[in-house]
Amino acid sequence: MARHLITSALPYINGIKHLGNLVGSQLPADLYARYLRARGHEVMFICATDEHGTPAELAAAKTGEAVADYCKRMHAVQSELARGFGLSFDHYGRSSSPQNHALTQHFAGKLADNGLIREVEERQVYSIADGRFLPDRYIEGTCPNCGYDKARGDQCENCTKQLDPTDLIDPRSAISGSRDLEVRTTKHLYLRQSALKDEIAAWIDSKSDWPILTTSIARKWLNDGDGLQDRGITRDLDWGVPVKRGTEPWPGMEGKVFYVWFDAPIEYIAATAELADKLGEPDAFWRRWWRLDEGAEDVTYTQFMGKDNVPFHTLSFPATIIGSGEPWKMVDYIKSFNYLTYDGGQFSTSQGRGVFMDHALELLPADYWRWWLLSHAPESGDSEFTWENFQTSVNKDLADVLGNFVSRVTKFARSKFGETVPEGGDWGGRERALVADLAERLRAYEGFLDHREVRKAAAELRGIWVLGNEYLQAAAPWATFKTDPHAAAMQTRLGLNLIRLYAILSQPFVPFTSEAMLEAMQTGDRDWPADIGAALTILPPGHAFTVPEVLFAKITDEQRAEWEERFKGVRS
Ligand code: B3M
Ligand code: ZN
Repeated sequence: MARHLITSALPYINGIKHLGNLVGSQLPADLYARYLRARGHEVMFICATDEHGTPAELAAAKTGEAVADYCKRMHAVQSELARGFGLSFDHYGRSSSPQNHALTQHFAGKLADNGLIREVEERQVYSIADGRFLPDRYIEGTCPNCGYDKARGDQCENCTKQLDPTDLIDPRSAISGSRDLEVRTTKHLYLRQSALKDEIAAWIDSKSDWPILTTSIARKWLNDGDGLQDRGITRDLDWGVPVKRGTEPWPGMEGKVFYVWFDAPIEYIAATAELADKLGEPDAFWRRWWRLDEGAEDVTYTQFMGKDNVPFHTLSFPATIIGSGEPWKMVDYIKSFNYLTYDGGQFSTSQGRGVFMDHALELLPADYWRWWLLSHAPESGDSEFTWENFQTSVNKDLADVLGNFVSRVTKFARSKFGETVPEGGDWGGRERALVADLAERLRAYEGFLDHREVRKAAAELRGIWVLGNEYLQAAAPWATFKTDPHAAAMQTRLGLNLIRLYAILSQPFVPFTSEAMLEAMQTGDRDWPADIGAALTILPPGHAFTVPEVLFAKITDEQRAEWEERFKGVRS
């Protein structure tokens, strides 16, 4: 039994996440957490909403709520959707928590003590009407190059020219439209990442087992151009973690907050502390996961994220941790994902393009989505969601293979033997061959899951389901029954035991269905099989079972066409 810490990238608070977000971090992290728990390991699985930054402020401004109220409401919405998808977080925290405030300020203080923070004077556009500094992209004006009148402070979208806010003709605030702008000087804290470059490079070099996608992105940022740049870790915003040096005020930094990407990864730690507080446990409860000097020495820590988050997790967050000089647990393995595309284009939150978590659950149960998404996880490259592909995969894998197996076995058993596991008959060569095939596939399945190979694990699981169907087809208990009812009883008993076995093995992918299968088999025995032969005799003769409702309904062509039409535009 080992100890596994697992974190998923933290979804931004503003708005409901689309399926591309889900498959890029939370869902594969959940698969892994569920698998490790099923194997008997001790797991701490953490996620949280990422609540700071301008997008949260602007989203709240749009709905007219105070930003704290907006975040609280959206956290509840996202939590509920996470539950709906069966995401089995041990805690789903909030980066705006008091625990994260304290830890973020703690890290900043340590970095300052270690001489890794410098203060930088910057000139920035201030909007008098909005009462705030405006980040580049919140300043609009006319492009001096092409005359486009909605150019942003950092770039003209029309002619692609890179701009400085001061280049814009007739500049105005993108928030209020106000032209009452002026340039003011403001002071910010910079984390001296450049000073940590060699240490971070050595750390990344030591991770020879990481996916290429992860290390190639890390190396690119480490070595390209000027290498690892110092970066601003404070912002002139109201909403965020107030800048403090540990628990002390930071002279000159009054009214400023830490940059969202500085505090967000620290929330992985803080969320674990939130859980301890929620349970009324002492600090030791969370520190044994995070402090090498307090028990985390034997923890394996895996992070899951989309590829756009990799630089922050391979360079910036490690810079925070290493720079603190304290013995915090660092990540052992970063599993990153490419993008899921939607029907020939991008999923887009800003444009509302694609299927979002709430709509998905309105259409179909979570397991349909979980199965498709995980079995098509964008691991080696981008992958595409199309309704046709989704329909095919649900109908073939889930309805025809797994669902059909369960239905045939239970219905046949009930019709010939009643609702208890039949007795009589002994295994022959076919059964022993099945056990051997299952054992081999199970080893492969475990191997892929141990290595967080999501698609390969899905393919192997499907192969395990197929073995059951092939057995049933070849053994044909409905035919055997006429000549040798004892043999038919044995075949049926094996079939019922296979349902229990499939429920256990499939649980990481399709947890709700797995639960329904176990319930139908009326067993609470969820032990991961050590020995397939033994696992297939757990339900003894005489054990009662029920025929479950249809596990997976097929997606009809009409449904597919309707959904294709409904989701082709933008989210309403
Ligand atoms: N919220 C970005 C994202 O959702 C960001 C991740 C933070 S992980 C600490 O893609
Ligand atoms: Zn232009």
